[in-house]
Amino acid sequence: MKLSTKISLFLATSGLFLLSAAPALAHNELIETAPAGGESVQAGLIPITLSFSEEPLDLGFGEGNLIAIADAATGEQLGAACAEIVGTELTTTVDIAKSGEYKILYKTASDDGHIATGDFLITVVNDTNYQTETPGNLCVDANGTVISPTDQEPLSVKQSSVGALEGLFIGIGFIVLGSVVSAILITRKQKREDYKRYE
Ligand SMILES: [Cu+2]
Repeated sequence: MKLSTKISLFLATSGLFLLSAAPALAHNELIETAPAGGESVQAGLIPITLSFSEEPLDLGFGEGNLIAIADAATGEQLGAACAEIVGTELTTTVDIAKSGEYKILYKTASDDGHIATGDFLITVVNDTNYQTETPGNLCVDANGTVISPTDQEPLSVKQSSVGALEGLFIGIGFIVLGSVVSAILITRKQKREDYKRYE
């Protein structure tokens, strides 16, 4: 057998081996969400369900497979990050009273070792004057212990009051102000020199 033939045979058989092994370990992909991205929902206890192509890899409650909710305007995460695994779905319930835009963030582990992350926006409207003391994701484990967001790495963090873009505008503002001031000073100096010339 020629060397090139041997190589081709080797590549063909290893290719077949990879193909047959592929379905055993699969990458998890988000298929659909409820509420859907961009959907408006009523304030209250809002169930969040994310449907995936595969069963998430169970790493324990509050670990690996997580859903969190954040104020879309500030980025502040409300409550902890957690999800229950039900078949190929991740679910949780969020308690939201304040109307506005919210970001749902998720993280899921699959048996091929990959971590998938993503987020989408929903709008909460409050027509019932619903109130809550504990806004955000309700994370209570099987023993009834509430997961504290301070014990976790948050999926979303509150942005500082001066964002990058605002910082840029403030910078431009100072440059513009600086050039206006120097232009006035130069004009005044010139005028003074002009008067001197006529005196
Ligand atoms: Cu993967």
